[in-house]
Amino acid sequence: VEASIPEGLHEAWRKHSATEFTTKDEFAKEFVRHIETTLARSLYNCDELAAYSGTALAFRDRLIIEWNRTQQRQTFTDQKRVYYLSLEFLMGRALDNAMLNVGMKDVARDGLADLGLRIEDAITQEHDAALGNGGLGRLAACFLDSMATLNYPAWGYGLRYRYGIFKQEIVNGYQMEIPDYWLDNNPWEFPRHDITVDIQFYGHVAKYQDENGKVCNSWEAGETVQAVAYDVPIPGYGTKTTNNLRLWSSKASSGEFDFQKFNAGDYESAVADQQIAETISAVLYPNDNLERGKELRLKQQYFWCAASLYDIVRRFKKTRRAWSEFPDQVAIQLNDTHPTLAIIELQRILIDLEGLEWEEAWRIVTGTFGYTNHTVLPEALEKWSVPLMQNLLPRHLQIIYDVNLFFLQSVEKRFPKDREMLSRVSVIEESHPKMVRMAHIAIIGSHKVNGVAELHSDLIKTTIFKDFVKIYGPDRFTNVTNGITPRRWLHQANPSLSALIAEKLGGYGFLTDLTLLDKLEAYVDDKIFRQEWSDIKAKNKLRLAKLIKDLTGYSVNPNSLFDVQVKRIHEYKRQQLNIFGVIHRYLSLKAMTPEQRKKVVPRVSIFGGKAAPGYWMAKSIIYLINSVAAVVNKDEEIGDLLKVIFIEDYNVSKAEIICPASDLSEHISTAGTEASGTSNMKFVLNGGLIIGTCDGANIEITREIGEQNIFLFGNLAEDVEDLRHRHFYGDFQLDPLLKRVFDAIKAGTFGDPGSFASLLSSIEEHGDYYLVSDDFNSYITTHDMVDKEFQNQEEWLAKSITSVARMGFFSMDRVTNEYADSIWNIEPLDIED
Ligand code: TH1
Repeated sequence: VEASIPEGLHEAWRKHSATEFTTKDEFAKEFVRHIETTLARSLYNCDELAAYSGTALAFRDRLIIEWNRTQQRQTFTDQKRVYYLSLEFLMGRALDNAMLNVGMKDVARDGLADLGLRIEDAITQEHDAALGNGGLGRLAACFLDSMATLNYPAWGYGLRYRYGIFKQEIVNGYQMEIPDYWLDNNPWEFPRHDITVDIQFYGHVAKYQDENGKVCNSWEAGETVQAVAYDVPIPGYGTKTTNNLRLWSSKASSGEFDFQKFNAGDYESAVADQQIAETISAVLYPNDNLERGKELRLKQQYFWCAASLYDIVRRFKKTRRAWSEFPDQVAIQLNDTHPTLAIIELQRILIDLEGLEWEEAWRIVTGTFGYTNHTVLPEALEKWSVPLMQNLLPRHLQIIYDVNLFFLQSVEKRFPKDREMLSRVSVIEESHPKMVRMAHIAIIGSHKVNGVAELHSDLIKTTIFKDFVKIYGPDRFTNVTNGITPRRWLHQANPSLSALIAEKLGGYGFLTDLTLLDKLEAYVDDKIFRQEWSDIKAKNKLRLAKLIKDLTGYSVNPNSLFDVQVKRIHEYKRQQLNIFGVIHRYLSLKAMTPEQRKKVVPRVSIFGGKAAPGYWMAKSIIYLINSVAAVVNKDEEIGDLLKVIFIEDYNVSKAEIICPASDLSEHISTAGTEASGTSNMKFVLNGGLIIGTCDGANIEITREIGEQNIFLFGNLAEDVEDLRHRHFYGDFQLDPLLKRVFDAIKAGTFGDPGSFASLLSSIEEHGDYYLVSDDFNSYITTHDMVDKEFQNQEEWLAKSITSVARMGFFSMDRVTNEYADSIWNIEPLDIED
């Protein structure tokens, strides 16, 4: 308000406002202007990277015009906003998405072509924005796309890591990690050097009396670090809404660096202080589904929560409303427990800085927050040691203790004789050292807690959060099954299929109402349509075969069954089950006569995924896959019948090529371990069938597409505990088929068996926690069925089409609307006049 242009000059201002290109010539003019002026290059010096930058800058201008309008409209309308707090945003590339969402890709293609440039070459120059590990980070990115597409007034808040998830290189079969420095020439972020927040750490709490004699607490900082805002525009598909993703970067607080030290000649330590401050937002922790309690991680969490809340509160205060209206204006969603400190920080702001009473402040806090749980794995549940918290955030620890005290008092009243229950639900675990249980704070401080698929939401209610259901009743807990954005995962990744569907359905309406896909079922028996459908799959397989050739040097036969498992490498996701199955297949092929081999369906087993750098078991699984590939792929007797491929550095851009090219994909986690999974949805939406366990969203996919269209196998979640228990008491026998596989590994078929000893012994000797042996026979039998059904291409095609037609439920738009209605209580706001 302070810096606004006087009312009377608005017309003059508007006359000069930036305008948007609409034709290929207007685009080309903008493109050349950016090449020549912004990039200081010329037609003699325009390589593919410059072509990318010029195109990106032209589209960035468009986005910013719409971003400005959106922010103005949202501010003036002054209705409730939602803030999505996530430590991870796995965005991938932005240019193609921006062109498609704005609806100007063809204009850009033609404009570039007139200048002798190919749009595809420009698009592929872009470096992925990889600020995430896997599903959780990608879900946050899909949320942003849907929230903008549905016109919700929504902001994302995250950290601007200098290094995203590491790049993976495979050297002699082993994973090597290369730092992912991604910020050079990134046209999509706008530094806001005027939007900064000083963030405190360490220090102590001082008590003082205010003018009314009330005893108050003040946190005196030991250290201060500055948060600087960087804004990334998020365009909706086919709408004028362009929302904001605000990422915080850390830097030294007082000016450049400590001039006293500098003047005293202590240059090194002056610079070192600055570097310590910048360390906070330096690097994304590369663990998926694992928490390791490192101080720097806690610093990241507080830094980001405090900066975001400061920003949100500042925006609210401009409206001059009463504090009691805060939950009517602000919804904050916590993406897992990583932002739980935001709950404590808001309570601190309200009582220590704004002078509210505890109860009123706490009502505001719980009315504001919602918490999404994404995992039941015990090693992923966040706990912070009390001494660590005491040192870094002394005032927050006090508030945590108070929250816990009032909570336990209320529980005690309702369940007077249950001391066990009190210690189970306490925020503090009475261990040595004591630990703060972040999930408990997240539940107590939110009005809704949700899981991400039905089975998972049931599991959290009956296992890890059972006591809280007793305390709060079932209504605090709900399910919102995950989804994916059809814009990126169908239209952008698979333009031919999207075009074919649009032709049959009379337009691209299905991209914003995915349930319209059900109209495709009418074409299941249409011969021409079926042919086009299978031609597209074949073309997408060729595109992947080319990528495989470029990356690995291996040529694969595109007529083979492409069997894909791409996701983070984790024992619970069971890539080991897959590669043991591949070895079983290899041994069976070797034992066949040439006559028998003629009847075999040729296969390519494709793997991809990163292992956390400190996760040895996951790394040895990668090594086993590559060792098997090295033997099988050069076995001339086997030839095309079996190939094993490990695609290095699996990321969003590679997923866009891989998902449309699968015949079969694997989602084979031990039942009850994968909260949802989202790549299962991407593969089915692109016409691939899946083999999977009764876990996560596989169950709901089955319900939607029909059980005749999916290959399910393995033990059920309800039987897992009992099986583990039996193994623990020595009731374990290695499956005979798996024993044959293990014997081959031990005989050195795939190199030094010592490299795989701990992988095998975790199954044979240490209880087979993930039930690989228990599920092996069922897995193999089901793959035999896959082979049989693949030979009947007509049936396979019918399954593929029917499945896609029934995938409407898994649109991220459905997910976003469910959160908006049942958790956030917000309405869309159309930006168009
Ligand atoms: C994943 C879940 O494993 C996956 O099943 C789910 O589909 C996805 O979240 C989205 O809901 C998780 N990723 C992480 C990452 C960290 C900690 C916990 C989880 S759960 C760092």
